[in-house]
Amino acid sequence: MSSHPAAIRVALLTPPGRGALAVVGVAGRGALAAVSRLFSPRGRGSLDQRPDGAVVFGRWGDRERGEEIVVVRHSAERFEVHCHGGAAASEAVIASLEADGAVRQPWPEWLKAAGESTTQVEAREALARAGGPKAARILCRQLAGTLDAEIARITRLDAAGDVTLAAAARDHLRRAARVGLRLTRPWRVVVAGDVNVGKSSLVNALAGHARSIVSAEPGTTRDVLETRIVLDGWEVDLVDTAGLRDDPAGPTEAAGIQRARSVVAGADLVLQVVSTTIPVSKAGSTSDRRDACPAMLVLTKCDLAPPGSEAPPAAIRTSTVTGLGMDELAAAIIRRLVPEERDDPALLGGPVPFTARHVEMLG
Ligand SMILES: Nc1nc2c(ncn2[C@@H]2O[C@H](COP(=O)(O)OP(=O)(O)OP(=O)(O)O)[C@@H](O)[C@H]2O)c(=O)[nH]1
Ligand SMILES: [Mg+2]
Repeated sequence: MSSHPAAIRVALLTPPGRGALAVVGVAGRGALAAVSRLFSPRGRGSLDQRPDGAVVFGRWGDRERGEEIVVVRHSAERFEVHCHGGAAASEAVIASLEADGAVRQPWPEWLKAAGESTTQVEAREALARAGGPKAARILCRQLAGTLDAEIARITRLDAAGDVTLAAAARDHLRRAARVGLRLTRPWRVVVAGDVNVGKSSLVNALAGHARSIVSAEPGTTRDVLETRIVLDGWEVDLVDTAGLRDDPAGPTEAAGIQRARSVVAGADLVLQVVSTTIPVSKAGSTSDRRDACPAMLVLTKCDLAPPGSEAPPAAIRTSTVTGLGMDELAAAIIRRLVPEERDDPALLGGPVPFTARHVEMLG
């Protein structure tokens, strides 16, 4: 046994679930001895004879029949065990190290013990949950220390009594936090409108696959259907709803309409869908309801629009048959959800608070 068994920490460093490879970290005084007891390198030379940085192939556990794995020696006190990606293989490696006296840690704790700041660990946790390249880019900058550096600068300004500059820097961070707090909680865009106007077709076109059933029959969508997509680099939950009408075909459709109305209330943006085939005066069971949430008017089926027909000036004209207006719609949705990108391009390119803890720190 190692002379300091409790000092050895072990953690699963890859996400739980199936993968091609799993990586188990082993660190602490006595790590070299602990790994050496369980690992039989192929070829000559034990682990203590290998240089730091060595990648060593061998077997874990039983010298003849143990699982084939790769050990990376970072130093005598830090190793990575790369094994098969199924949960059982990494669990077996961790359990054998625990049986030898090592202490299992969740990966955020492991990273903290390895010297990362709280913000950096939060950035890694957020990166594991964030979708879309833009959120990832913002979080990578905070992982690199951008937010920590800015908070340290504000602390120095406070200490120097530079009230104006400190207040300006705090204000900048508060504005960036509006987007930062959404990096792991996508925006919700609800598609609402009368029956049969093309809501589900629009959802499918934006999602790029047949998520919702589309049919010529009014009242096709009965439930609230969510699809997580990436629009213009941002993750968005797109929500399809039952079409609104005053005379639902039965209790199921009536319940769907009820759900549609309640989901609209929690939306970041509502796409009010109106078909070009229905005169504007007759359309609008959604548009004539004055909801508090922001809405955008989308005109559908424009391929069927009679020549010279007029659209409300603010409407985005689309057709899922010809693809008309789809790129414009995606861009317009993002402009409404993340106006900072256009109005203040530098805001999201620097320090961005992304947890409630950061916002609290700003006072
Ligand atoms: N020509 C044309 N037809 C469309 C377009 N979008 C939808 N449709 C047709 O309109 C009908 C209704 O489309 P859906 O997408 O199911 O409409 P919906 O608003 O989801 O309908 P409900 O779920 O019943 O409320 C289908 O027959 C679609 O093929 C379009 O851009 N052009
Ligand atoms: Mg539908």
